[in-house]
Amino acid sequence: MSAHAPSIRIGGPGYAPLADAGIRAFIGETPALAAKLGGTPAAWQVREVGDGNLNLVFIVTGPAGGLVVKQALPYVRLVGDSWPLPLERAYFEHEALQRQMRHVPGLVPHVHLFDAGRAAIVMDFLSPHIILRKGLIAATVYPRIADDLATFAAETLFRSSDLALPAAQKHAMQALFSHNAGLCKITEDLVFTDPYRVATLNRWTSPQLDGVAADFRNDAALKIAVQDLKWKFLSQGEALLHGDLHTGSVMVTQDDTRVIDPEFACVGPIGFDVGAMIANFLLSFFSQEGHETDKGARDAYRAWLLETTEAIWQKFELRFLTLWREHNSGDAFDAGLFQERASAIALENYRKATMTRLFAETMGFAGAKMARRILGLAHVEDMESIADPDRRAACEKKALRLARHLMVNARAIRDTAELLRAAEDTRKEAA
Ligand code: SR1
Ligand code: MG
Repeated sequence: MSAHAPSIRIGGPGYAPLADAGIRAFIGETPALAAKLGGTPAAWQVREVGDGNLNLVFIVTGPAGGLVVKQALPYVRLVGDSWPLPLERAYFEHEALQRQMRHVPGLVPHVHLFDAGRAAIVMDFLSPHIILRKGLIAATVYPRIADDLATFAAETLFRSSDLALPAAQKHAMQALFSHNAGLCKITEDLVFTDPYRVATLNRWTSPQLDGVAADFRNDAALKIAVQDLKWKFLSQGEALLHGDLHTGSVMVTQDDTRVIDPEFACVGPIGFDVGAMIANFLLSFFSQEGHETDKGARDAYRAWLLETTEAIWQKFELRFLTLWREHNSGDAFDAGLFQERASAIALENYRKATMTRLFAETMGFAGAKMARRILGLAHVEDMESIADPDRRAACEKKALRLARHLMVNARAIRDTAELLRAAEDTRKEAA
């Protein structure tokens, strides 16, 4: 494991964005990949399907199967080449996927190849999976989702923390991922800063939300709360984060879940990833009023979304605590110090207090991740697909009200029951 910036060159003079012919040549030059598709390169079907904010994504299919090629562009796709972006993110995404694969092999896509020169990753084509966010918009219930997401978070976060890793390995990991700073800077600006100031790239449903956006910019308590979260994001290097764990980064069927897209991976606070998941389920919850055909038509689905939000935290907490009790192989909380009864009890109390701290931080990060999707640059389809701007704004206003509460009163929300009550009460208020 390298402790340095990527020792191989990512991109370089040969780099060019891929298109149809380039994809056929790329896959065709690796016999093992070509065999997965079967037939000849000329007969393969190549479709560019990227609908994310940053990259090119190709689905390539042949008579024997399919592959996905994800290639980094040297700029932010959502904005254009006026906003350059390091190709090295493909390297960090591949590194993060490899590490996640060790801990949760059944919850990430299988990676076949990383091509440094092309800044491209070749992965399994997940089929018939769809993006979880699209499933939630269609009001589809996924029975495994809370369990799978909680497992993903607990395993990847615990096992990359000082509770599991020897300090030398943790330092090396932190040093390596510190070079993904360009992507971290996007999070620092778009999540924690821009929604709270006048910024060129901000956008919201206007004029309906103009007043709320101004209130956010002038809310001293809120700005302190969000900057406190930013400080934690910058300084609290607890574990290797996925870094962008929203419902668009998860592919699902009824009985399979795969977490994709960890290009924002960095070492940071555990609550950031868990908060991102909760934020996106809550955004879905508030968006349902904009999708239901008759008032109340999606009551049962809303209830499932809240149950799932609660279960994600509860299952995460249980699994993280179990890992800590049974696999505390890192340099933090050396098991040898806690052998006798009084120390063992003190340690168990400390573990529970830590989960209380992580819950409060999760609430705060969830609030920040909700607000940025309504007032910042990058929005979510859950809200954007509500065509009537008045209806959309009504959903967004309520989501923003809860987001503020989660940030400002994070420590006062003691458990998931209080979170759910706050979400339900906020939804029932007038917009
Ligand atoms: C300019 S990139 C905007 C957002 O897209 C990604 O999904 C991240 O969430 C990032 O903040
Ligand atoms: Mg992404």
